Amino acid sequence: MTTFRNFIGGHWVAPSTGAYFENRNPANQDDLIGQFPASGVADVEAAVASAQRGFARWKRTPAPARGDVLRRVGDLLAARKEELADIMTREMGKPLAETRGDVQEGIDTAYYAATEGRRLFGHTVPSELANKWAMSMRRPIGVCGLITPFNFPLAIPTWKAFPALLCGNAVILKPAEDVPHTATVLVEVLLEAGLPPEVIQLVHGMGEVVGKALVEHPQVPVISFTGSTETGRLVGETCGRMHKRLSLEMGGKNAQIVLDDADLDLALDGVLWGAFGTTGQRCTATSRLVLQRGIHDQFVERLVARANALRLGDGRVAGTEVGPLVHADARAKVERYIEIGKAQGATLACGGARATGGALDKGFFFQPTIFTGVTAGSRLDQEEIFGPVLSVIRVDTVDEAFAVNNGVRYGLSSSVYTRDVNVAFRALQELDNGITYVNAPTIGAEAHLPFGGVKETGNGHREGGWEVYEFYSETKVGYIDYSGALQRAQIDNY
Ligand code: UN1
Repeated sequence: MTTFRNFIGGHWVAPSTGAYFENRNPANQDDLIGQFPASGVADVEAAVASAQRGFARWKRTPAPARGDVLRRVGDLLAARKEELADIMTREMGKPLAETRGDVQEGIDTAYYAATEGRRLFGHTVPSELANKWAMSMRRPIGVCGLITPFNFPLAIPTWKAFPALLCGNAVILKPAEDVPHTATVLVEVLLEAGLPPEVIQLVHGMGEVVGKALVEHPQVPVISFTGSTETGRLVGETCGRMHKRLSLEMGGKNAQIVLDDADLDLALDGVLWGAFGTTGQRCTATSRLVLQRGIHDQFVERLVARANALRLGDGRVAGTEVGPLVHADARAKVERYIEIGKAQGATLACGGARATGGALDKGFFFQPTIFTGVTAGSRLDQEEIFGPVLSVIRVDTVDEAFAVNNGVRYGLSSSVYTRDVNVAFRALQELDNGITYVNAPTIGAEAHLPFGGVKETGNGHREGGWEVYEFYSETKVGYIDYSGALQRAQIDNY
């Protein structure tokens, strides 16, 4: 059995606890990937001490030189794309086409970060006083604790780590227990690209131990967390008390709206990809389908036929369209919601049970599931399931569709299928989400645009694009008075 290590203090090291956890392939529980450190608080302490040394050096490295490292990271990720995709599919299950996309998102993020090294703009603005210069600039902050989920094992760590590093911070990465191998290769790549060793630390282990210790550590002033709204609330309470800078990406209950005038073939392809891609385990997954009355019945009929025909299996086997759920708990949660849906009077149009038979018995497979007759306000309409379960809600009007979309506590992404340009623009204005797609599914965010949601999905920050660089840097303002005299702002000039 392969034993993996943490990367702390510039070395690959065993955990202080001596304890390990197993990582198995969710498509085949007989396939043991390896054992990974179940680290303790002492490992986090050591990582923070080392990261502070790394920070002292890295913050003085010019931003364009930091960008050069990230460009090489992009090159190395591109060279290892197939290998990384295979590692990822093996540890979390989504098909290779999707894990290749996941690596590509990391490559895109690396190249964007590389060029940001030559921007990282501040502003130069006029002073209200003569012979006085005024400007702002960006400064690094310190050690950033990054806590990342299983569903985008490479892309999400890169969304956080690359901008943090480009801005001159040191990083401690705590990846999800389900995907420690991918994170290990990411750290190898960063080191090979020339990142000074103490600038990056990798601490494997459980959220309740390692994640908690990072969040509570006084020398970790920045925390970025992607995960459940429930855990995000706990992280937020601690960070609030400790005055930490915190970025949260949490739950979603994303809807695709299909109006009577829509291109139904297009909308059908969209919802199948949005709802069952990544086995529904994306923050951006389509978990509600809002259909206007005129097309409802024919759309449901075609959708059920297509959902029943999806090919489930090992994501490393060619032709697989839907992989397994990530672990037994995820499957148990989906099963609970099947019962909740039935109890609340929704109709099970397809799926609703484990997918079994042959090789499927070795993994956490679940049939693509569609509930119809779901009512706004019911639990299927309101709660995040994070699995291949789609809830169909019928509406009469555009206004009603928008109200259903907005009637949840989450607000990540939404989608509307229509040929009416007026309705399309209304959707952009009126849907309460961080991202709205027109004639495209709720998934498919690109690395160079801000990513995040409103309401209980986030806390106002965005990942990706240009905005994330503001999160990972502090604004500093400089005034240079070259008048040779005391000039009192707001007083001498008025
Ligand atoms: C997530 O589900 O947490 O837009 C991220 C998308 C991907 C990113 C999803 N590019 O679905």
